[in-house]
Amino acid sequence: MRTQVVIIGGGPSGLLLGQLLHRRGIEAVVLERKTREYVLGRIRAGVLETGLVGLMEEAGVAERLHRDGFVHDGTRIAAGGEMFHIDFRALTGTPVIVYGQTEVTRDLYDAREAVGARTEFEVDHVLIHDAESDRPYVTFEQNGQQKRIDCDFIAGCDGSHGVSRQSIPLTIRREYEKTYPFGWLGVLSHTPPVDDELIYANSERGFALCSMRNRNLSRYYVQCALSDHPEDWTDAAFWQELKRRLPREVAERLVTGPTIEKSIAPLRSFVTEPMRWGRLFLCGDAAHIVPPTGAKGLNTAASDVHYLYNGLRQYYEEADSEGIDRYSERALARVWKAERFSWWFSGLLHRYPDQSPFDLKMQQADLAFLRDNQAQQRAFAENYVGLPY
Ligand code: FAS
Ligand code: PHB
Repeated sequence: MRTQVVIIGGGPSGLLLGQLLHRRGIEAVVLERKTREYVLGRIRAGVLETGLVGLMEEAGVAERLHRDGFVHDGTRIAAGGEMFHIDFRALTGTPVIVYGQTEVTRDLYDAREAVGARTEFEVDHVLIHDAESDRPYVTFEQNGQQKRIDCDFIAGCDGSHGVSRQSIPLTIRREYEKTYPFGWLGVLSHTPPVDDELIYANSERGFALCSMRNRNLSRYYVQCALSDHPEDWTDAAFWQELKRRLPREVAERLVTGPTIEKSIAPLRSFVTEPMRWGRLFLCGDAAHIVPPTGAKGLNTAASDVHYLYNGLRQYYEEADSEGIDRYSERALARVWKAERFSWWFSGLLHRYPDQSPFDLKMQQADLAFLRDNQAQQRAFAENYVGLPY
């Protein structure tokens, strides 16, 4: 079997890359470890930067996103019992769109199937061979059979536990990591969102976030201990804790109900350099992880896709390798800015076990400066809606 690009991973990164390449007549085969249903069962990101929206439009899969997505002109920050608003549209001229990653992935799978592009599900033991040559290939097992695909390029879109990053020798790979001493307990509930915009809350009991998926599907998070398990939290305990972390007028209007999903995600900052090794390119979570505070995980995967897609397009259409040669440098320049914003915003809103009284005063001063200073609000807004590609 031969193709032009093998894409390892059928999450949003791999599918978006595959769809963009297909639209330019560049053939790609997607290898996915799980089933489509399993991939679509993951509840993850919820906020799309305008850059990702633009890529979905370029991929021809933005119809449902524009129909069902919520355009948000700003967000609310709550601290010390008060709440203030940051107006993205007034400060940057652009909004964000709230539309679940699950739906992004569903739209991409539907589009891929509609054009008959090849996706191999439930693959196992994927291995990358001769990535440093100009004739790389990938082997994998499927239904007990050993298979091989020869290709020109390999896109490692297989997330933080995939095989691609591990295929780059440790003599070449540099890794940077920060772990956070807490996680996020997230729930979904068939209840109306508590506000028409997101509310990020810093409270003495810890961080909380009020988000949504549609007019009757809400997404809430509270900071929790790393030793917690979802089954440790009854619905009643979750709702009570969330209310205690929100300003009174918000807590009083919060509509609670049975949760339909409850999970805990640890928070991590992680970057691998370089994001290219020979004919292998890392993309999305395969190369970097951010704490979800700044809603940058999915959106930074999108900017990687933008750089890699245009580099491959340039190679095949113009016989020019400038784009793929500069992929890692360009992608990492934006990755590190997303890492910084996510790290800074996490520091602003969470309670850390080792925070001194002075640290708390610095956090309060940072929040007050964001509340009162338009230049700081503009810097926040430019990062949140998405820095330019
Ligand atoms: P993904 O991990 O989504 O996809 C990788 C795919 O590769 C998976 O389908 C996997 O099955 C497959 N795969 C792995 N190994 C393979 C192999 N060897 N062979 C073949 N296939 C293989 N981001 C936000 O912006 N906001 C959030 O609230 C948020 N919450 C998150 C919660 C959790 C629990 C996690 C893990 C991440 C969260 N993220 C969030 C980040 C998340 O949205 C990622 O940024 C996004 O999924 C990145 O997409 P991909 O790079 O495609 O990686
Ligand atoms: C979500 O809706 O899941 C969400 C929104 C914003 C974030 C993180 C998660 O920063």
